Amino acid sequence: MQPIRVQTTPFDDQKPGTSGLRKQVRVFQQPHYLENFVQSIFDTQALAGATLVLGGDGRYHNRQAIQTILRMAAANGVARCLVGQGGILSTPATSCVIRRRRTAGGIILSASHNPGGPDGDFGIKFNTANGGPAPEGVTGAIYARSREIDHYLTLDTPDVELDRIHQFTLGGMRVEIIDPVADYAELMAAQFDFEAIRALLAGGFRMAFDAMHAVTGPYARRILEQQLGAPEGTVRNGEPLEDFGGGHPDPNLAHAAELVALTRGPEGLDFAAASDGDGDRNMILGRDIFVTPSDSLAILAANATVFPPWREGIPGVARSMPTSQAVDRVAARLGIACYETPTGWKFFGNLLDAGRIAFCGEESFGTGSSHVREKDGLWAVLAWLNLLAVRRQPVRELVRAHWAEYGRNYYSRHDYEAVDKAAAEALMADLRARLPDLAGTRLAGRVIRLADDFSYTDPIDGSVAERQGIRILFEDGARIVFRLSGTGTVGATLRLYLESLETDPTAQCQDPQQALAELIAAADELAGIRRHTGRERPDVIT
Ligand code: VG1
Ligand code: CO
Repeated sequence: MQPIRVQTTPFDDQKPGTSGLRKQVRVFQQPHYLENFVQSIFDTQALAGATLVLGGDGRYHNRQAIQTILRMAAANGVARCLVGQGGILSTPATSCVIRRRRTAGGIILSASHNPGGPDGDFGIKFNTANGGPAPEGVTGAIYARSREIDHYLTLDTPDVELDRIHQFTLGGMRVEIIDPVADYAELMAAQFDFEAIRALLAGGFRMAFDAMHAVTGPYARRILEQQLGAPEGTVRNGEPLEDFGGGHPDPNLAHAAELVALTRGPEGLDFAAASDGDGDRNMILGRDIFVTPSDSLAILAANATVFPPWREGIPGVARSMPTSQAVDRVAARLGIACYETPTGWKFFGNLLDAGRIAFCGEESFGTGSSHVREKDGLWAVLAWLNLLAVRRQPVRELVRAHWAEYGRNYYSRHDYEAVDKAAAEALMADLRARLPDLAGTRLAGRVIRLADDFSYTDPIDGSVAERQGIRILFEDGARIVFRLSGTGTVGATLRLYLESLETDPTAQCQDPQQALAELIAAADELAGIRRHTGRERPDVIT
């Protein structure tokens, strides 16, 4: 079958952000928009004759995009394509399939935690042979190609059947529709002590998992309910829906409020967790406690030897720059390496590949290990279950004991969403201009030790990422960080990250907003958030 050559002209807005190309569905629905980006992948990556993995989080436009990409992959000479049944593959499961089956890479269709539906968002991301999000050099090449593209290749074929597990040929390409859960479930069984978790769940432990009508439903049902024996109904909202049931598939205190309520009070559940649109994020709750993602990373690292692959300990850990320094304290105690990387999972890839780190995480509800090259929502949930199965302690006690031992890093993120782009950029530019004068001055009753715009040199390949967020570091360990989001699709999103350190184990546990009140006020004083954005308060506080 001869490929069809379709003339096209470039779009000027196909620069991938923190996690791939993310735009409103209606942007992706423009003729040639998806095709241009996909052809830019084929033009820059050596995929002819290779095997590619393809799937998405099931959101609106997922199926149509898969049909388009399959035709183009065949027309571009891809030899074999593995597609999740129904077009479904969670982000960590895609990473798992790429690695286990040694394929050349994969394409993930998702806008993660952004809402879906005709008025929602869509996204596309290319992952390389290590299973991880393409590093900056690769996304840069794809973007550069998208600026000069003048044609793409496709086939004139009817839609293929995605809902049945079967194999067929499309043009000259072999297509295998695979079980999206099987490879991943096997991998999880190797990471954790399933026997111990089974015993925990059989012993009256009460839990809930909220899949938020997104991609993790089938994974959580198979692993938690069928393999680990959690009662049917443990997985809530387990049916992936194109519009996520109208919800916001973002597992945090604001968007998973119903789940949070289930854990409150003396009758509250022992444990609850949720995941996001594409299954890479996690939220961990115990009775009357929310475990911040930064604390979660620190606690898992401190207890790494309970997990079967890490009985002998872990080589190191990493966190994204805005993530709290709780894990740094654990690493220092364990005498292992701790790396600080820019926001976005792609920056962990080289460290994981080189075996320098075992666990890594981001404050944005992302936690993971070297078992794949993406953050992994269910992995974090199973890690907590494994830990609880060994420690047999309420989550709240376990977390408090950690704080007593290592100190507590109060932490919060304030998001100002869809603000005027020029206003947000002006705020950052003003602040950046004043950075050289800030060190040594006082703010919020503290002395500023260092103020800079974070830049990172990858210790493995030497690549440099600049302007990754403005950091104000205080002498007492507190921090204020300002960043503009690279995943928003409307205007700009300003993220303000706040952290302070309490090392007195007898100090009263406070509400983080209260503990951070001085820093919150100082951040506004310093950056003029209200003045620049016209906003009185953040849209989302986590
Ligand atoms: C956000 C988070 C970041 C995360 C990224 C992708 O990026 O802050 O930590 O890696 O989303 O997560 P930004 O640029 O908007 O701050 V996912 O679950 O959307 O792939
Ligand atoms: Co996600």
